[in-house]
Amino acid sequence: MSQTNRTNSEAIALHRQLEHIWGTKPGWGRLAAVNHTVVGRRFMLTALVFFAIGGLLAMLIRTQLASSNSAFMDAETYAQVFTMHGSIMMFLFAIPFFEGMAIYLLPKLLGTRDLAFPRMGAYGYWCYLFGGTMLIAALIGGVAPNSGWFMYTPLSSAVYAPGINSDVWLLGITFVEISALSAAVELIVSILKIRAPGMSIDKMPILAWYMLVVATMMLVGFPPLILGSILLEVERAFDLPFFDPNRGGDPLLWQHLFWLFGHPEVYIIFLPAAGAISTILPVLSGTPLAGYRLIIASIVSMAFLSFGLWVHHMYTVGIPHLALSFFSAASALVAIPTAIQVFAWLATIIHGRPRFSIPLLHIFGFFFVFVIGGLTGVMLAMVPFDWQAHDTHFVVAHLHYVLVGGFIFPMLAMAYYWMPHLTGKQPVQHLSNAAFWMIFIGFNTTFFMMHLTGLRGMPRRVFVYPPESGWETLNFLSSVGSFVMAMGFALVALDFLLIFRFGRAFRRNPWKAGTLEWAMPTPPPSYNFASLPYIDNRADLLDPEAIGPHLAAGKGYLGFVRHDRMEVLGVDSITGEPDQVVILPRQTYLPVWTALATGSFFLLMLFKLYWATPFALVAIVALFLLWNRSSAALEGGDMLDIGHGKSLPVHVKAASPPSHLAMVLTLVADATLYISLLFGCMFLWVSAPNWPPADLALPRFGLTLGAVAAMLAVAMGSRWSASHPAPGMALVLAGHLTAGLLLLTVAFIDMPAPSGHAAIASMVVVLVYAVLHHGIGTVFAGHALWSTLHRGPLCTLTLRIGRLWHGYTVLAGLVALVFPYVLDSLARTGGG
Ligand code: HEM
Ligand SMILES: [Cu+2]
Repeated sequence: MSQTNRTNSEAIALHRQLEHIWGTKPGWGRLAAVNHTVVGRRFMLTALVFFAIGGLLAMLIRTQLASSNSAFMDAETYAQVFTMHGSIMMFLFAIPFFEGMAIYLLPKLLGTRDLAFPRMGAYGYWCYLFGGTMLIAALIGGVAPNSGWFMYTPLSSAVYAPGINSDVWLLGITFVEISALSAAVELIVSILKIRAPGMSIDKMPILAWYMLVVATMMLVGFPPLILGSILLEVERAFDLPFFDPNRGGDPLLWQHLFWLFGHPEVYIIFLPAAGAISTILPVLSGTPLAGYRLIIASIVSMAFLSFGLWVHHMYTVGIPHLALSFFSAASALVAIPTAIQVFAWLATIIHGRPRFSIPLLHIFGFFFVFVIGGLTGVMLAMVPFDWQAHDTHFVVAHLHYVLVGGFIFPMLAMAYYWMPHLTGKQPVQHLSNAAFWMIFIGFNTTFFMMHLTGLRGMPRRVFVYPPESGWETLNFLSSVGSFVMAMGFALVALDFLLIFRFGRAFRRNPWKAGTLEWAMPTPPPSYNFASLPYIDNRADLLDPEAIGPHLAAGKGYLGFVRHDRMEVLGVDSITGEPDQVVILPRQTYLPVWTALATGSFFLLMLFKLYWATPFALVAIVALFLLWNRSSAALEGGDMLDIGHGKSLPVHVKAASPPSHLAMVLTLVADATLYISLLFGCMFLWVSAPNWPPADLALPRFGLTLGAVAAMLAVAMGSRWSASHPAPGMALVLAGHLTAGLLLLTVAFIDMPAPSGHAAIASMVVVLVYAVLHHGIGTVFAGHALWSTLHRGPLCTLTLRIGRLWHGYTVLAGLVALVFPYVLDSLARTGGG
């Protein structure tokens, strides 16, 4: 046997072994899949199904509006249809689709085998699927949400929406948001910690930068909405009057919380699409991306700006003048980073030699539509114009030019560009062209008309208009356009089926790209790379043709299988130097079980079986504790060989393991929710009518003092546990338990009934937040103590992560204790 033959058969053996470990099992085993390629594909496919449902609803809307006084739908049906159309498109389609794209692509672009927490990804997928199914079931049952996709109170509160319609939205969307938050944590940690060795942060592919920024925005953008939904659900379920002006609440609180999320949401949808364009356009133009660093600077500043803009959705509610001019200026300012990106793309095209291709055609569609949407956006950012156009179809036209332009066209470009990667087949270009032009022309016909009807005063969200309004011809044209567009989408679906069925196989890298996802066979194997590359150039200027065979032959790092473990390399976030071997968990049914338990919690809430909810909560916590078991088995063995004569510690012994960072990020999201809650209560004091409340009680001083002492015990025990695990953890346990019980007593015995006034409701909710944290801390500490006693000393990583939780809980608990005193003294000095 010759030398090359021997290496060949060795390489094939390596691939078999890797596939055996990383591959998803057939049959029921699919439910246990955690692999990022599988989970990413599922996310994208499911999102497309929701897109089809949302699109169908859009067609119903256009059918209704095609003529005046149409009898196709009644008012209630129309309300459910447009609310579900908006909610599905925003929450069940756009965000999950790009999450799926990121989950599928990022490990490949970053030159590694999977994300940091494969089970989190799977859990997120099931939460998304179950939550989305809840909403669709409600639509079929005729009890879908009907208060518009931004669910303004009081329209959505118990008085005006007594059915379960609003609860479906609040619970279903929150369920889906949990999935988005877990994806955000997973993406940030993976981008920062799980890359190919040598890939320093300034060599990352540009899409990784976009996703890093987007995931961070999700981490701080979603908690305000989750909080708002919880408060509204609590008001609907238990009559705590956060949004009721008669009892010290304020509907504006909902609007602020919603748009604090809602405006960044627009950028959360746009940026991943922009990232895809920044990745694809240079390849199709045959030249490197112009202004890599400038683009990074502009997306970071865009992220910051977008959190200061939410008030431009509320110009008409009576905001002080000075504030109005501030938000108007900021809204115009945000056009600058967008313009920088658009110019960088144009420069890339001009520098390069673009070859005609279908993805490029869709990018052209994006440019055209998105720029018009941007222009009408700047018009709306001007306060006086907005006062005219507010709540007319002009706004509907604007938002679709931005969303369809900024998301749908880039998505189609992505789909055509990466289709060869997903399927291993080359596109057949018979239908692609026609499909594009039908969508493009159909879209512009549909929505250009809405600018005109809007300017002529046609309000949005009306199901009939009178014949003498003069809006009928324009509306009819708009509806015709929308059917042309729908046929275009059907053609795209057919096109993809044809590629799948008849496309020719190809060898490698059909677009001659310089990114790592093409340095692997297509469709990709479950482990992506048989061995991991060392990256010493910017990761979009590489040569997959050379790297691919080298890695496939097992000549990179970790080109072997050890103890049947799934291994990847962890790196220093900045320099990209490898600093640990991360051992990933094998496939498991735990994510699907945990998501089912989470789903049953939401269903119990929905059907008002509140007494049973604690059982669901206990099940969720217990299941999560089971997740921990496999990591306990990793102790022992100090340095692991990674090939090329190097050894690294296993992640549980490393200085900065991924799960530590994940806990920090989780607490950032948690703290954002808490801070929004505290500020929300302060906002009520400033702006709500009927303040101060008649009776405002304070906790008994003895109880406060006792709780403070218990919290200090938690803090001390947590420090002590580093040297004395068992007694330290026992102290933490006792402290959490005592503090939790005392706070519970304060909330439900010392306080007057929270349904009386929003001030009291605020205090109670803040206290309950702290109680929940002490409760979870109790479980953590109890589990740690139990393992220490039964299995010997805990691994230091578990202790370190626990310490983060205990520390945060003590901080949050102290704030909760002080809060009633602060609110009390404020209320006495006036406000309202
Ligand atoms: C595919 C073709 C689409 C058509 C024909 C269409 C049509 C419409 C129409 C006519 C309305 C206004 C309903 C009314 O105010 O009475 C509307 C609202 C809306 N659409 Fe679309 N749409 C489409 C795609 C999308 C996409 C892709 C998104 C987001 C990614 C989206 C998001 C929204 C939102 C958020 C609303 C506001 C709903 C509300 O008022 O609560 N639409 N759409
Ligand atoms: Cu906005």
